[in-house]
Amino acid sequence: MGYRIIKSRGWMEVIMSDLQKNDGELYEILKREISREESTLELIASENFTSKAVMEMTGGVMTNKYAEGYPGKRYYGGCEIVDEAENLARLRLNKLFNAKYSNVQPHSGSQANMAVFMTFLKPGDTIMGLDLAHGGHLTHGSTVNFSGHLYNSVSYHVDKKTGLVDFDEVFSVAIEYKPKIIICGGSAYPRFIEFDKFKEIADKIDAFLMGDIAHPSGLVAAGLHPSPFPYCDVVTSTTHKTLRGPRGGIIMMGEDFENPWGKIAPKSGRIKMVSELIDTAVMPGVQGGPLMHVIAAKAVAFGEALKPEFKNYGMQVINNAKIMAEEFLTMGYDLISGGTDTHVLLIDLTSKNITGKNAENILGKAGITLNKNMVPFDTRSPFITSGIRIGTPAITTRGMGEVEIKKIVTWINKILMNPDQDDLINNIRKKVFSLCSDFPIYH
Ligand code: DSN
Repeated sequence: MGYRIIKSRGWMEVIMSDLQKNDGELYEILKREISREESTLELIASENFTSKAVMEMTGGVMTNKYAEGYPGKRYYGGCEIVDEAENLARLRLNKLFNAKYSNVQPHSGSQANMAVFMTFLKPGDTIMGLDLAHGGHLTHGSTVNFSGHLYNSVSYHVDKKTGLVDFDEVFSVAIEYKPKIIICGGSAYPRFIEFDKFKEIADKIDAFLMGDIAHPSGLVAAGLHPSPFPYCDVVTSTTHKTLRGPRGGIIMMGEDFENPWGKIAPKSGRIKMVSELIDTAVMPGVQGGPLMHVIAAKAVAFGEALKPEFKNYGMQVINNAKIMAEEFLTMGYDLISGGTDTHVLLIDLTSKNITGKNAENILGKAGITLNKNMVPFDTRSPFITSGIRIGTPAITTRGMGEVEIKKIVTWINKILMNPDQDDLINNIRKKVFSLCSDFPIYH
């Protein structure tokens, strides 16, 4: 397996050779990970490949800087330059989503969600989100997560027939439990998030509406998925999925509004606006020092997403997912909701007599990486599952299109139909390798 990335001379080569000199063990591990990424088909719906510019910033000197606080109000000296990077990240993010407020410091989507809960809720308050097994997320009230420990969590589900959010149930659960916050969005929901319908229900019970757009945020930014604004009071996302930035989280509001709870800051008295409460919840509430190298890299990625090419990328991501869905449907696969509007496909393999766990394992042997996933009303555990989740953001970044998608679906089907045929799997592994060689990631 070739190690191709350092053939071009540049910053990475310099860093690599230092790493090679000083820590051969990690250098070898890094080389092997580069080879793995270059030579396998990445179909995990939440993964992507950042640009070299994003990686350059992520791997750059700003990792050295402490900057607790916010631009212009830091607890450390020497922050003038990182302030410029953070200001630019906020400015670009606001422009990208047409938001009036943003916080770019959350280290992850989970920490962004935690800061929102700390702002809008007290422990013991009721929250309502999409059930994890129906496409939701751990932080939307799962019992194994802080969101299910600290808050009283109730769930809504998808309709068994359509696979779409059951808004009759959303309404009845909302009326019965009166959650303070309704969360829309999830990590395995193939269709558009219908923010307007959630808003109608949230308004009926005077709840706040939170949109977690971690998965489709790149598509929202490209104008290809409905915007959460003006419907959601607050929106969180990760930056590394369809948005194709460094690993991290963000929080946004379409409009700032007055602190409705009269919350008081210990030293400075009454806090006037919700934006100040969110800032305080992120730091010092949830986090300490911000990752300035990642914040600066987020700014680079937002700059890339503001370019017209990013819309083309988003369109291709969705086209590829739709072609993939059609191909699977033609081959008799059971797609939750019957297809996709986005970058995600959720496939129930029950009728194909293979579990999600086995499918993930044997496809992995052929260099096709995806994840097992619960399907709605699954009877199997999250460690086994009846389904797989597939996404197109990463292979689209590599430049793959219709021809390649059709090949990939054919290979997946052959393997799933013949899981014990090692020769077939090895043969497809060679084809996967060859296809990947035609679409290098970092040349
Ligand atoms: N783990 C992410 C995903 O795969 O969708 C969500 O946090």
